[in-house]
Amino acid sequence: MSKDRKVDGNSKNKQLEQFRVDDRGKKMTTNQGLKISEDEFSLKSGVRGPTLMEDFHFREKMTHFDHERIPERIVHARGYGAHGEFELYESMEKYTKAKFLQKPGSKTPVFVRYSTVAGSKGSAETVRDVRGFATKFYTEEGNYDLVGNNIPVFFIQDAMKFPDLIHAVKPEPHNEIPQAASAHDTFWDFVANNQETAHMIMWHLSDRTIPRSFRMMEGFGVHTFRFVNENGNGHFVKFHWKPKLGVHSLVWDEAQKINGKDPDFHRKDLYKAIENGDYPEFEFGVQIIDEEDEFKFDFDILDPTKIWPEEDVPVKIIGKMTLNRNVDNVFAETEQVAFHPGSVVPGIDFTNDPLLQGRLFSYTDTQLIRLGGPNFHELPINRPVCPFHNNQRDGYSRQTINKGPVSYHNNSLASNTPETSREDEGGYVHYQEKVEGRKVRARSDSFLDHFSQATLFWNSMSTSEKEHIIDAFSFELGKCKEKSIQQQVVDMFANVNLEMAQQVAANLGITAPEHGGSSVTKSSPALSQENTRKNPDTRKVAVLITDGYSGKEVHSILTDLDSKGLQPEIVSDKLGMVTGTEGIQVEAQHTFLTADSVLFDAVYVATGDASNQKFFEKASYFVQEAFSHFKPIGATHDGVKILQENNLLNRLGVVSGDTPEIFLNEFIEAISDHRHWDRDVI
Ligand code: HDD
Repeated sequence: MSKDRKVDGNSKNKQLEQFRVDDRGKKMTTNQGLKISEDEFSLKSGVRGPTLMEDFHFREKMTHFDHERIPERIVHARGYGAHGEFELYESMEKYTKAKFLQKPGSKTPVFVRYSTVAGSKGSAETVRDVRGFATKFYTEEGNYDLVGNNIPVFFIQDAMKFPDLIHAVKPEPHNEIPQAASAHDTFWDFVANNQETAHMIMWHLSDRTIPRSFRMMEGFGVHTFRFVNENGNGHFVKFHWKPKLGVHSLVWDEAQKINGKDPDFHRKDLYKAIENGDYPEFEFGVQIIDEEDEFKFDFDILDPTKIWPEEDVPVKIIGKMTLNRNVDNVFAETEQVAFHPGSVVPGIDFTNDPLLQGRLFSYTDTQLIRLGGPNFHELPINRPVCPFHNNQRDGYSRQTINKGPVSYHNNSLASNTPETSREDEGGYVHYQEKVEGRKVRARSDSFLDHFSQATLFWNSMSTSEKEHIIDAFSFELGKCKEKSIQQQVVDMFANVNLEMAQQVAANLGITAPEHGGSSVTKSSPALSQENTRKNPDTRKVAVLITDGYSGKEVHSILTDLDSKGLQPEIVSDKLGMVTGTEGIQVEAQHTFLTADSVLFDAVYVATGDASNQKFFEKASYFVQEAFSHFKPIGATHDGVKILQENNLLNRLGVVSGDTPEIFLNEFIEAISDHRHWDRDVI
């Protein structure tokens, strides 16, 4: 589908079409267009002689290859992207004049790149890390970039500290260990000595940082931005993406195993969903605060380590993004895309959040080196879909051929064009916020409460979510070599919840803090994944099956699972056709060697020939592991025996029975629940 896709009404897709090249069926040439007669042997003086300098074809091919790599992103190096469109449900005219937010039903092309922060470009994907969630809206007024994360707060309050944060989390410089992991001394040393990290760390250690899928994560603009309407009135705004499939996570043991079994787990999931036509959907929400309410909250609304609890400031859903097209070339599109929080359109403006202000510098700066000069806006993926004209000229790899002698303003030779636009013609005019103050290097006192919202987060977690946080603390700090760091962190988090810190201390065998705790009793149900949407769509079900299974019955269950939007995939002891009773056959896509329970959401044990001891053993291991990861398990017919032998019958989230409709309904309901956390697992 992706290779010969038609150009639809999507203006970005139409633009990209001019740059797409299909080499299939064509003659091979040099980059100068010269037809090549031979591409296997370099030009030599005699068949056993030295290669000749004049072999321009060899030189060109090798030189190009030698320069294929560009520097990876200093953060967010490992990423994956897709195209799509944003559709507006409800006009935001009252708050913003941004054209793409005016007319319900209007559609805007988008490109999204998801990423992990700390790991290198080739690192595994299901590591514990924040996920980047960057969206480029190709609007008719220019590109608008919402460069967010899957967590609504950040580690630090001032961009000045970003290099320190990243130095601390990246592999330690003396030995380049560990890759794509925060479980090491320098990161936790940074945390303990920069206590503004407290709230973000609670999120970092929660299930949010091991998402099941990019399709099952929320996204957040993090900062407070400003909407400005036609009359010049401003409102504070925070942006949200809410996945239609709900917010779901892996369990830590599973996440670590996936990194070995399938380091491409997340990109594969996104790529396949789009290829299958199961287009990921995210609703777009805004939280809005009137300017006169700026100081009404018990936190500073400009502090990027704070959320606006949804129960206090509701999220208004105003549109939906659908990702419906994979890229044609990952380097050309996903690698070369350049996001910038400073790419805004009229009606969207900044606030004085000191983290945001610093970001406005960093992105162009890093892209100048990463993309090799100032012309990266001309790369197909970065071009706006509206015309762009100015007096900027030249530089590495300039593609535009600007005609005429004039490249300055003001001029008379080109009638003073390109000309600036008045505000009513769409010219961007910065919000005229009144600013005054002394020049100081300081932090506002209103940014000093680092623990209240960390406790709010803790209070909002379910029992199992709390257990996961304690386990995550114990894992991460358990990997630190310095006892003093473990102790500092545990003492710091006693300010969030004393009992939590004491349990972590006990796990680490260090001194338990005696004092601490917080007076915050408030909780925010919206923060718990337990309250998220439940939806069985596109869930992958491993079907364990061998020859001799109950042909008709099992076949009808597989057909029903498929028709209800789930994805049953056959796992057997060998590839090829598996034959059931009545001669019914299904094809095994996986064996126990190529598949593993960690790569599936659920298991259906259909079994077959009970005397197949090898199958029985492998299937037992498979279901035991799935059970330990709290996954739904279903069994019918002979499969029930496997559950029985493994002592799994009638356990929470385990469904069995031979009445197809009842079984199917219960099994799908168990799958919708995602995981069965109250299960008794050792
Ligand atoms: Fe950043 C990349 C998100 C703080 C400096 N950032 C980058 C990407 C995302 C974010 C999603 C990857 C974009 C892509 O896919 O190409 N960054 C955030 C969020 C932050 C944040 C949500 C806090 C709210 N970042 C932040 C600060 C600075 C940077 C404070 C520096 C002052 N970020 C960068 C960067 C990157 C980047 C070094 C690396 C690659 C790039 O920009 O293009 O400039």
